[in-house]
Parts: sequence; C-alpha cells; structure tokens
Amino acid sequence: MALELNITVLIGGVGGAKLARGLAEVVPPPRLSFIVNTGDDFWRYGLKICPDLDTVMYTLADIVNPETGWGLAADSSAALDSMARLYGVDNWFRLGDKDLATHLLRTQRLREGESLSQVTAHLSRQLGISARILPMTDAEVPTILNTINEGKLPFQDYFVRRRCAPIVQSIMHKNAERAAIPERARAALLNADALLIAPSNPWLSIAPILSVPGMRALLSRVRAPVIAVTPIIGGEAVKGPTAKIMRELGLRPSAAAVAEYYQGILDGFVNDSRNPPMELPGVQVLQSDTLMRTLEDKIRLAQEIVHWIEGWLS
Ligand code: FO1
Repeated sequence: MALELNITVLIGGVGGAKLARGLAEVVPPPRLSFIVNTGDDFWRYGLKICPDLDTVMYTLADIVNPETGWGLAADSSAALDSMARLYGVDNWFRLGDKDLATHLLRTQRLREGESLSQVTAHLSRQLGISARILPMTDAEVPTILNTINEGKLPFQDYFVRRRCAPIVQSIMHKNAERAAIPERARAALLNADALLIAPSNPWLSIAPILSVPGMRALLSRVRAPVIAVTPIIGGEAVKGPTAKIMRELGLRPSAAAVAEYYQGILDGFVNDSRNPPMELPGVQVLQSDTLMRTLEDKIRLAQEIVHWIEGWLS
C-alpha cells in the first residue's frame, strides 16, 4: 500500500473503473476520491439513473457484473421483462432487478431534497466503500450528441439505443453554465497530492467534468500534478467509441491527440508501451502496459503509476 498520498481521480464508466479497482488495492481507500461524470445520467421509468456513479460504486464494492462492466453481478430482469409484456414498454435500456433498488432509493432521496452528492455518499456507505465517490456536480448537465444523420441525441439514446452508430459532429453539455462543483468534490481536488484522469473517453466521460464552471481553472491551479492515463492503445480504444468519435471530430486516434486535448491542465501522461513514445513540452511521460484484463493487471498498473508519482513528489 502507498503510504501518505491523497489521490483524486476524474473518471467515467467502465474503462476508468478498472483503474479505480486497482487503485483501491494500492492506496488506502480513505485517501482515494473519485470525481465522476454525471453527463450520462438520465430519467427512465420515473427513476434517476446515474450509470457512471453506479459503475464506479459497484466496481469498488466488487459486485459489478464482470461480463458487462456495468450493472450488478448475478442480476435478473424480471421487472423489466414484465413491463415490456404488460405495457409494451420499449426496454432497450436494461435495468436489472437488484439494480432497481439503487435507482428507487436514489430517486426517493432526491425527491426528499437530498443532493446527488449526499445520496451517493449514503449509497457508498451502505455498500461498505470507504473511498469517496463524488458526482462532478449536483445539477443536471446531460450530454447531448449532435449527430449528422439523426440530429441531437441524448447520451443514452446515442450510446445504448443507437449503439454509438450515428456520426458525431459536436457534443454539448446542457445547462453546464448553471452547474457548480460540489463542496466535497472541490475539497477532494484541493486536498489531493496527485490528480489522475482515468483512461475514460476524454470526449464523452471527462469533457462533461471539465465543463463544470471553474473545473478547468481549478485543475490548472492546484498544487498537485495532473496525470492522465491513455485510453488509446495502438490507435484503438480497448472498449467503446473513443477512436470512432476522434475520427468523426477530425482527429487521428492516438495517445498524442488525447494528451493534446488535455493541454493546459496536464503535468504527466501515462502512455501505453505499444504506442509510439511521446515527448510533450512540460509533461512527464511514463511508458507502461495500460491494458487491464485481470485484477492483477489493474493492481500492477495502479502500483506503477503510484510509485511513479511517489518518486516524482519525493
Ligand atoms: N449499457 C448498455 O450498453 N446497455 C444497457 O442496457 C445498459 C443499461 C445500464 C443500466 C444501468 C447502468 O448503471 C448502466 C447501464 N449501461 C448499459 C451502461 C451505461 O449506459 C454506459 O456504460 C455508460 O453510460 C457509459 O459510461
């Protein structure tokens, strides 16, 4: 275990959660904070669904579905199947029976006036998680994709219903200008010894976090180094549409283009050893094997990154 470092991680869903799982074995969890994308959040069947918060939460509690990387392990879909049978509900967004408990409880508590930060802290505590899981904002800042063929699509319509097929022209973060960084997230940023940007999709998962007013300024001002981990290995993303979106936005899918995207906030970059070596002015680079298939891979990568940071700060 790393000794005294407080580490705060900006993170999205499945890809980032793998590193989160490794970090939780290397850094004492009370010293770990995760600032989580909520741009994917939406309302479905009257329930507030927060996919990335739940993915990070379930992964850290070791109850995530190992096949999908989201939802709960050994879950069933009787409720959703009944809804489809009885009411003809279009059930393209799959909500498991056990998973429903999270959405029901979250929705009830939000309706009673709790903030998303408070509800998430409560759910995390109940699941025995001692790392802090912090929404990027308590406001609703839904990600909307402007696509060539199908116009404006809310995130889950694009991602799940349309399986990322439409061609993306631009990405919006609705109401971002009215959002604020919650106090707990701000404290986690200010108290960190190092800030990591997880290997999540920069455009879909990290950009919403950076869209919260004051976030970019805070990241370029904090004393802690900001270090991003590449989501691109050999010109492709391990999972998901990162490379496809980069091409559609006119970028060549490469770790260098990701680092360039984070320009202005970055002090360090973890590049994959399969990628061409990188040199970035003012940015230290660690070449490493960033592919995380097994728990051992996750722990090894987390260890390497933390040791690198320790050497850097000592
Ligand atoms: N992803 C899918 O591809 N299909 C689904 O039906 C689906 C349901 C779902 C339910 C709860 C949850 O927390 C996540 C769910 N996801 C599903 C994953 C999620 O939509 C995406 O992985 C993220 O939003 C992208 O990070």
